[in-house]
Amino acid sequence: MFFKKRKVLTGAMAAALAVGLAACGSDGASTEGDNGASGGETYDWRFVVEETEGQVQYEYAQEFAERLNEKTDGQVNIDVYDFGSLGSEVDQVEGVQQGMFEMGIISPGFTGGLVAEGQVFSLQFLFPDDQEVTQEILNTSEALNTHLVELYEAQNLKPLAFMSEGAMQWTGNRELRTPEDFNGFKMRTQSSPLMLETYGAYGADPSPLSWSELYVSLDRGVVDGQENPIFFIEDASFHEVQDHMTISNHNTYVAMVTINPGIYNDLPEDIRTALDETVEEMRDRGFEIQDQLNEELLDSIVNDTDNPTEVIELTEEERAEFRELQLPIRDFFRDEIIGDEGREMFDLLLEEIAEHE
Ligand code: 6CS
Repeated sequence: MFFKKRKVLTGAMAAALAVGLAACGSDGASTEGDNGASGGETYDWRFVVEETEGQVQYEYAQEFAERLNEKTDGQVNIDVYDFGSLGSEVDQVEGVQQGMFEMGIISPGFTGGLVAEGQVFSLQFLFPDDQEVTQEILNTSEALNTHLVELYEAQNLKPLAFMSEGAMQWTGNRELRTPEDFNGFKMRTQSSPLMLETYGAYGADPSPLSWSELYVSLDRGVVDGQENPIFFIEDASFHEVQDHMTISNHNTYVAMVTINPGIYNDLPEDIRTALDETVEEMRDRGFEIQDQLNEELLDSIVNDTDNPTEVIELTEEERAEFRELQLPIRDFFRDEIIGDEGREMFDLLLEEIAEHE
C-alpha cells in the first residue's frame, strides 16, 4: 500500500487481521432468528469502506452507524473500518460476500468481473449532468433497485442504496481537452473490464490499479492520469502530482451501500426496519456530504499555490466530442457484455433516465 498521507498495514498484516476477524465471526444472534422481534439481543457489525476519514464513504458510514445505534437503543453496534486496514477493494468485496464484514460500501467499478451488469456505472455521459437528478434516479430506479440488486444478490451481495459521490473529473500530466489528448495516455482505471473499452474509445492506454498505489504511480509516471470526484482528488493529494485537471463531468461516481444478504434476511423484524429506515434517512445525508466536500475541496485545489494545478472546464461542444465516442460503448455493453436479464435492466434504466431529462 502506498498512500500519500497515512501509514497503513501491509498486505500480510491485513490478511492476518481479516482471518482473525473472520474467526471471531459475527456477534449477531440474528443469523438464527426467526424474523420475529429481536428481544433485546445485541449485534456487533463491521462496516468496511473504500475510503479514509474525511472522505464521503467513511463519513457516511460513521453517521449511518450512529443513527442505527440510536434507533435501536444501542442494540446494533457498528465499527467502521477505513480503507487500507483490511486489504484491497476487491478483498473487501469478497469479505462482504463471505459475511466476514456485515456491511460495506463498494464501488461497482471493482465488481465488473462478478456482476457484468454493474459496469453500467462505467458508461460515460449516461446519467444526467445534474447531480440531484442523478441521485433521484439512483434512489427510485426500478432497473437499479430491483433488477440490478437481484443480479448482485445472486453473487451474495445486497445493495441497499446507490449513492453519488459526485461528478467525475480527469487529472493528467498533460492537458486533457479533446479525445486526441488521450492518445497513448496511460489512464488509471478501476478493475472493471468495460473501463478498458471506455478509455480505449479515446485511444488511451488504460490500466487497472488500486487507489492505494495511485499517488505513487502518478508521481513516478507509471500512469499519466486518473478520474475521480473532486473531493477524492484533493483528499488523496493526487493534484500534488498532476499538473492538470479537467472539469469534464463525464460520469457520476456511484457507490453501493451493501450488506451480506444472509445477514439481512435473518434479521429480526424490528432491527431490519431500523436498518431500512436508516438507509432511507441517509440518502439525503450522503448527497449533502459529497456535495459539500466536492465544493470545498475544489477551492483547495485552486488555491493550493504550493502545488499549482491548471484547472480547465470543458465547453458543451468539447464534451459532445467525448460523448459521441462513448455512444457505441453503450451498444457494446448491451449487445456483448450483458445477458437477457441485464438487457431488460439496461433498457428500463434508459427509459427512466429519459423520463428525467
Ligand atoms: O478511485 C478509486 O478507486 C476510489 N475512488 C473513490 C471516490 N472512492 C473509493 C475508490 O476506491
